[in-house]
Amino acid sequence: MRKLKIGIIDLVAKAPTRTLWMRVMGPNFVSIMPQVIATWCERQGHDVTLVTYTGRENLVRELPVNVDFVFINSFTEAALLSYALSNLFRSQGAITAIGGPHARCYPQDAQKYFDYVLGFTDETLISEILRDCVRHRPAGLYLSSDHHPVHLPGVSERWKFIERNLRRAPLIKIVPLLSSLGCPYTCDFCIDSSVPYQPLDTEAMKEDLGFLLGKLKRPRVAWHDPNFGVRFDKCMDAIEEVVPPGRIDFIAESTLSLLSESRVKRLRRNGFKALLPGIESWFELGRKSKTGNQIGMDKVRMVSDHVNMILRYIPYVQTNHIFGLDGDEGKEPFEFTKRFLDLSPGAFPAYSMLSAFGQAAPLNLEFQRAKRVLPIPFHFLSNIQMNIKPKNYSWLDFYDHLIDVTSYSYSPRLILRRFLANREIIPRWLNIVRGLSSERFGRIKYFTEIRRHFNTDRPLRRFLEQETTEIPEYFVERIRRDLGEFWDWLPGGAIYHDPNAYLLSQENASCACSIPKARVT
Ligand code: B12
Ligand code: SF4
Repeated sequence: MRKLKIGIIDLVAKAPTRTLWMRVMGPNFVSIMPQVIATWCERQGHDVTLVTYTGRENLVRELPVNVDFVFINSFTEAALLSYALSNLFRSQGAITAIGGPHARCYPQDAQKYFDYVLGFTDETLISEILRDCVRHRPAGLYLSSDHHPVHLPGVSERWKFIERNLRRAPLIKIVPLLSSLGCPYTCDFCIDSSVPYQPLDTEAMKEDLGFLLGKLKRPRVAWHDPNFGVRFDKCMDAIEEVVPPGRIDFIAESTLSLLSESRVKRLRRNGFKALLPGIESWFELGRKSKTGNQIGMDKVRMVSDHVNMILRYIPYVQTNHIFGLDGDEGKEPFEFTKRFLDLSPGAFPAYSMLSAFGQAAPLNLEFQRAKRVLPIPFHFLSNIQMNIKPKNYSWLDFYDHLIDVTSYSYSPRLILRRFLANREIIPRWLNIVRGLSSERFGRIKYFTEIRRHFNTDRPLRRFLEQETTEIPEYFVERIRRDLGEFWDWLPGGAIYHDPNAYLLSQENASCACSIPKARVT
């Protein structure tokens, strides 16, 4: 096979930006797969340049001249930037491929702008497309392995990519690791609800941790597992075998139901400094938070006791909440969240609006069948802008509640209470910075602006009320402003997408136009 010049772009930012937050934290939000793919490409003898885009890098200058093949990892919020970049690199003769959350959720749309669109990706698939390496236009080839890879290259093999990234993180330096893929739970709104749980080899995990201990004075590791600790004892045994107490700080996302007091004590002993449990709703998903049939204020009290218990051992706890679920109605979900914060002042709340990311979850089919999914441009789909017409709220009521709960959560009084309730320096300051910056001003500003426009901007109101699919100028202008120089590379029509493409692909599953879920042969 010809030796290729391969560029890999990990889009952490969705547009050019110079914010302090991105400067400090951006490099810590890298994905593991771009490093994995870089390693696989090198194993096959290609020249690889991996660039993490945090909003300030010059991508054209950082990738080699005459690059042959460009992989882009993109969340849906960065999809328009990825489309513009694909267009730019294709104009220079490169073949392009997209992978990551956007490709998994909106393959049909991505096919319009890339030669290859990849779902589950393993080493064989990468080697096959590099051997194929030809233009697939006007529609790119969608390819997916049957499942996630069974092994991933370890930290030692990925080290040069990890190290380069850590050098760019000025203050806080985080190394991402995985101990499992998929999830055994089946929360119907989640991308992993139908992906089987797949633990990775604990020997490889021990090797990774041991390697990091030899390279960094006090590594900080973020587990990217969708749900860390499903095989709790195995993971803890592995950590205890290789990591002396206090030598590595860990961060993990885990369901409350996995976090009993004895386990939390063990997590503390093993250096876990931050946990991000999902609470989601006061009315649904009781199994996940181990609150069974309890709903409403009873669930608030139960979850609050649980979170306060965790906070006695773990310095930083972010609780994840979802608004706009169909089970929510009236002001209670928002008021209960406020009561929860009163009862658990040390927790940092993170709010997501219910979002149907294309074909991420089976539940999205129901939303699409009910014609409730709006074609909100991808640029705004980051869990902050709901793209489903709320079942039990008018948009105005919904935004009023959101503004109220967000203002309350990040009010000076609650920020102070959080500061006093947290004991360690980094959690204290992180909560202040987050509370004051993106979470408070960024979101409240956005919600207030949308609400104001809803009253005064007829095209926006008609769009949100599903009377038209014409993208309102309000959104177009924001995309143009955010993308800056990349706007000119955005292919015509890219701000539009079919919000029911998943449903359509299911309905057409037996006809020739459906996407082939097969390897290149
Ligand atoms: C860990 C995680 C994070 C971490 C790390 C993010 C990161 N850069 O990886 C943190 C906490 C920083 C984070 C932040 C956010 N996240 Co997040 N996150 C996850 C989570 C829990 C796991 C993802 C993961 O690493 N899985 C393990 C990998 C190996 O599996 P995989 O992603 O499925 O990858 C497979 C394929 O997609 C493919 N692949 C993956 N990447 C690539 C790249 C290339 C080039 C190729 C070819 C293939 C390929 O190969 C893999 C193996 O089969 C998922 C939920 C989930 N359960 O998946 C949400 C998820 C990815 N996040 C999501 C969102 C919305 C966000 C935020 C926008 C939230 C916010 N408002 O801030 C930010 C964006 C951050 C950013 N721009 O980088 C959404 C994405 C939906 C979408 N279509 O965009 C998800 C799916 C959750 C959800 N709401 O449903 N997240
Ligand atoms: S427990 Fe978390 S990762 Fe697992 S299916 Fe539910 S939301 Fe998804």
